[in-house]
Amino acid sequence: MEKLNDIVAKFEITGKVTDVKPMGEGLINDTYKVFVDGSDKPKYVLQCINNAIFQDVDMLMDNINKVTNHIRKKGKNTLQFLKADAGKSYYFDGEKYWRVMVFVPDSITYQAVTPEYSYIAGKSFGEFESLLSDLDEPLGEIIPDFHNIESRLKQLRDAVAEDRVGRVKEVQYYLDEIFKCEEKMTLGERLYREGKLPKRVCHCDTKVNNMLFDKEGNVLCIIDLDTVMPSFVFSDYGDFLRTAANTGAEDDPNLDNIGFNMEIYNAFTKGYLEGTKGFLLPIEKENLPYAALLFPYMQTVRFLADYINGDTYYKIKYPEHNLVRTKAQWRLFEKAKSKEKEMREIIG
Ligand code: GN1
Ligand code: MG
Repeated sequence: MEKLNDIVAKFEITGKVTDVKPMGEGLINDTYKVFVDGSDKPKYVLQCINNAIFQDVDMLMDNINKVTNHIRKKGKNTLQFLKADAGKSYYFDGEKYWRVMVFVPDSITYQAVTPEYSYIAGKSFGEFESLLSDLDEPLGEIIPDFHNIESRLKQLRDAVAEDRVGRVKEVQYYLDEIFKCEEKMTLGERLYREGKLPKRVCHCDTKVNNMLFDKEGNVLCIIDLDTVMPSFVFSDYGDFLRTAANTGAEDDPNLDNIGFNMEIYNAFTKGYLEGTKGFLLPIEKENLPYAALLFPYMQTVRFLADYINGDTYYKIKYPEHNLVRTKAQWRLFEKAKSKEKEMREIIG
């Protein structure tokens, strides 16, 4: 493999690369910050695209270019990708796909947020959807059925049937619990089939750490645009709360740390409803509490399927990591479920 410095140099950068250092907590792509001579702050971000997951890199970058161009045309901040020497927005080194974007200066990411920041985040993700609501070029479905809970449950069933590393026995409790909730949690797909619930262009990975804030708590830019695609608004609303309202970590080994913070829920919901007021339908609004439950549920299903499949999708830091994640997300689901009535009262 070529050296990271040389890979960066394939792109239309200015300056000479002095250092490339690992960055971020993403579970899919590998990310690095790039330093060039004359500055002690990073100037670019280098990413190795996970090609096992994003198999059509042309479609991926085409989607991202459509989205960023549209947002930029409206005068808003967004990511800026550089062209590589072949004129494409990525570079293929014969083995791996790479891309480079401009580092957003003086930006901060958080793994946890205050209610005040959640309100701002809600508004920003709402506005992000709103900005993209008139995107007239269609986006490719980069990961088909990405947030389709029926197909995620099918993947889990397939994993169980195959049981390729013999892990099913030890997770039977979670499987039983998951399938008990199947009817309730597949509501969104039924509403869609009945023609009652639309798909819109959504971000589909609205984790807290996919927003860049400035020091004052303003959102500078929404990042990680790989999964921008048509989905229910539940995706963006639910996935943010999955990370932000959790009082513990996504992979917290201590389940007692995990709770569902209603202050964050309130603040985020207020912001989100403001940001989406131009387009959100009553059916979308009234099912936001469902979305808050759906995402911990779906993430449990996804982590558990990956554990049963022998850890082929998510990066893991230790052998039981996906099991620990499964348990932590399930606890979060239960905690959110216990607040469902309260959530519904807030939504009105
Ligand atoms: C992945 O790359 P990252 O960490 O932002 C995943 C999300 C999951 C998340 C769980 C393409 O996102 O869907 O919710 O991990 N992205 C993909 O932390 O599968
Ligand atoms: Mg990310």
